[in-house]
Amino acid sequence: MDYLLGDLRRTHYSSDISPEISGEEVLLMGWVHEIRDLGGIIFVIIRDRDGLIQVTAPSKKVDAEILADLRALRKESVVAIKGTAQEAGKAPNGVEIIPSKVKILNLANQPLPMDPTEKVKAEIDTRLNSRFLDLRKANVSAIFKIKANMLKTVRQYFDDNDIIEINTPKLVASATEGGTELFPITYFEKEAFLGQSPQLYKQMMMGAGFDKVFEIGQIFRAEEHDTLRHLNEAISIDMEASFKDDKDVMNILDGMITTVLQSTKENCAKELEILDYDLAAIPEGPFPEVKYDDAVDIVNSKGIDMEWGEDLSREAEKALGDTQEGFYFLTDWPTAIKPFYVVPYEDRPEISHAFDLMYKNLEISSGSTRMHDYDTLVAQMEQRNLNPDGFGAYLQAFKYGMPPHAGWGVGADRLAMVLTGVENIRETVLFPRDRHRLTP
Ligand code: AMO
Repeated sequence: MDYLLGDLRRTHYSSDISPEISGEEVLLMGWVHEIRDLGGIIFVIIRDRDGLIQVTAPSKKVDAEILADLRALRKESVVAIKGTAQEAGKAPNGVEIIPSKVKILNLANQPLPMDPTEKVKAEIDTRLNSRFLDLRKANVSAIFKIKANMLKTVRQYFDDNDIIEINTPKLVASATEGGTELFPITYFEKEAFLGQSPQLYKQMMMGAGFDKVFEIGQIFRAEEHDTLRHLNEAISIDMEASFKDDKDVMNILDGMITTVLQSTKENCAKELEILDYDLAAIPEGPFPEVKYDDAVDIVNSKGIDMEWGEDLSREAEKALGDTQEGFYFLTDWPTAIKPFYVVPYEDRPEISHAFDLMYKNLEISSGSTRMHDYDTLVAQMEQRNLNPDGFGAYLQAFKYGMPPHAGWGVGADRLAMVLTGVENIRETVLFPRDRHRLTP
C-alpha cells in the first residue's frame, strides 16, 4: 500500500463544483457514499465535508482499468478521483464528474457498524458507539458546523466588547459551586478535583485588575442526572466584569445571544436547511424579564404547586417556559438557593441580584452581582456551611482591593441545542460524557 499522496491534491470540495465549471479538470477526495453499477454505466457518489458529488463512468467513455477500480470500491472507502466536470441535470449540484483516474486511498471493511447514509436508522446509543461514522452524516456534522460558528461569533463578540480571553486551571483543590458534585482525582500525594466552574478564578482576575474577562472551557460535574440536558463534562462560556452589576452583565449576555442568533442565520443557512430548523422563529433580544416572585404565581396558576423559596422543578420550568416565546431572564432569585457569592438586595435580603437566562424551559445561563466585601463573603460562606479555610487564595483577593463585579456562565452545549433545534444535549457534543458513557 502506498502511504503517501504523491502529487495528488484536492482541487475542489463538492461545494466548489457547479455547472459553471463544466469542462474543467478536478480532483476530488472523500468517501464513497454510494455505488450503483448498472453494467454499462457505474455511478459513484463521493462525499466530502461539504456534501455529495456524482462520479459517472459510462463503459463506452471510460477506460476499462478505471471501471475495474470503481468496481473494487466499497462503501465508506476513501478515494481520490480525477476527472472532468460535466453539466448533468439529475446529479447533486447539477454536475457529474467523468473520471480519468481513480486512486483508492483506503478500503473500508464491510459490514459497517452503522450506515452513515441512514438507509437504516440507528438509535442514539448505536450512533454514539460509532460516532466517527455517525459524524459523517450531513445532519450530524451540520450541528457541529453551527456550534463552531457559535463559538467563533462568541469570541468575536467578546473581542468587539474589549473582553479579554483567559484560561484557568481545571485541576483544582476545592469546590466552587457548593452543592454540585465534584470528581475527585489523585494529584500525586494529594486529593484534587476536576473543576466544576472557573468561578473563583474569574473573580480573582477582577482583583487582578483585568476588568473584563471571558473563558470558554470544560466544566466537570459528578451529577448523577440522566436527562436530555445534563452531561458530566460540558463547555461553559464564562464572563466576568468589574465596576458592573447584574443588569450590566445581563445586557452583555443579551447582546451576545442576539449576535449569535443573527450570525447563525447569516452564516449557517445551509446547515439550518439540512436540519430543517426555522431559527428565524426565535425572537432576538432585548429579552423579557420575569421576576422570581411572579414566576411562582405563574407556575401555581398553571396548576403546578410551588412554594416561594424553592428552586423550579422540571414541571415548573415547563409551565413557565410555555408562557414565553423564547429567551427570557428569570431575576431576583431567593438568596438562600443561590451560591455564596451573590449579592442580596439591601431592602429585601431574602432575594438577590441573581438571574438565569432561560430558553423556554431550558436553563441556558446563570449569573449575578458578586459579593466583593470580604467579611460579608465569609459570612455568606458560613451561612451555607462552607468552610472559608478551603478558599484561602480566593478569599485573599478580597482583602487587598477587590472591585465590585458581576458575571455569568452560559452552557455552550445547551445554547447549541437552541441553535440547532435538537432535544438531546448529547447531539451537540462530539463525544459526550454522561452517567453511563465514558467511551468513545
Ligand atoms: P451554573 O452552575 O448555573 O452556574 O452553570 C452555568 C450554566 O452551565 C450549564 N450547565 C450544564 N450544562 C450541561 N450539563 C451540566 N451538567 C451543566 N451544568 C451547568 C447550564 C448553566 O446555566 N459559576 C456559575 C456561573 C456564574 O454565576 O458566573 C455557574 O457555574 O447552561
